[in-house]
Amino acid sequence: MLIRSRRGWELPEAAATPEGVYHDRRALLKAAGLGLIAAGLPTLPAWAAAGPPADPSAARYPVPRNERYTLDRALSAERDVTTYNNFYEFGSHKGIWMAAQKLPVRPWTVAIDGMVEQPMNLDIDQLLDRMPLEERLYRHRCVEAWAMAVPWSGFPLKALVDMARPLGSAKYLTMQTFKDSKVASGQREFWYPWPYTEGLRLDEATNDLAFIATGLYGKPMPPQNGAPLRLVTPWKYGFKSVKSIVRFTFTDKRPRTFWDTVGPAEYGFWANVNPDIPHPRWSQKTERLLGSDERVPTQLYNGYADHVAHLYAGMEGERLYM
Ligand SMILES: Nc1nc2c(c(=O)[nH]1)N[C@H]1C(S)=C(S)[C@@H](COP(=O)(O)O)O[C@H]1N2
Ligand SMILES: [Mo]
Repeated sequence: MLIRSRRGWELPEAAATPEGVYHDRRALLKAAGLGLIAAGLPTLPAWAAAGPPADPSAARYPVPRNERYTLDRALSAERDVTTYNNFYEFGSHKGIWMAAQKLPVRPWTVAIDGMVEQPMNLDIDQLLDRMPLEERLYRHRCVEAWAMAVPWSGFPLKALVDMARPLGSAKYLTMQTFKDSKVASGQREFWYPWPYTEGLRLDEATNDLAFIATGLYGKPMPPQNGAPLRLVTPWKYGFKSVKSIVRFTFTDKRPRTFWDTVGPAEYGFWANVNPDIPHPRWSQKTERLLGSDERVPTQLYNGYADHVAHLYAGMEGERLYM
């Protein structure tokens, strides 16, 4: 994400990836893919020769498609979706996919706490046993004006909310990413409010569209896309879709979220897609489709107004669209 408030002197050398280094890395990756580089080069992780360790949830996929959620545009190429990412824990550029392979996705414990009848800790595989897995095709619109269309596997967030049995006083659901700067070097950048935190009002969280993705393209979620659990709210800008969640907390207070803390003048809590409300530094009228130079018009609520517009009735005075 782009932020204006950061001054040059606050950025340590390591935070910037000079183009040259990036291209070198691309060349290395290419060579590795062709099997031209022997294991042992310090720039490649140990698994590069053998491939990443097997994910124990692999046998669950593919899952049946829910035909209610299909698209009028072509799916993005899996390769683009899994190699062009935003995941600041692993770096503030799009080429983090290889660095993210360091994320250990097992064991993985999910806490459900706050205003619930009974707080709980669940192992990810136990949670997957209890949730109704299905596939949905969704659009994704990043606030930076690129977009993709992805076949996510996962379960409705409502299923998790129902299992959690929130108290009547709970109004919001906060979701948090892991915190471990040994794994995620981006978390050593102290000026960011780690762990990455996002939240939804409870009626948003229980809307049909709100989805917890556990996989994509009929496979378990790759680390770079937010394994093993990642929020998907397709009517909102992509920064709402917090990756690699370890904690769901029910609360009566609207949470301070990651980007709303870093750049409150540019990124807010509601973050609903709206082509007519520009970002302070760029237009939101069109979006670039991942893997091409083609730009297409952006739609109100990213094309999902029928599902969600009613959630915001009577809130016209609020900053709903950034
Ligand atoms: N923990 C965490 N979640 C995150 C981000 C991040 O930096 N850290 N980036 C967000 C942004 S801005 C976008 S657009 C999407 C990108 O998801 P993708 O890499 O699967 O396309 O993840 C979102 N979730
Ligand atoms: Mo984004």
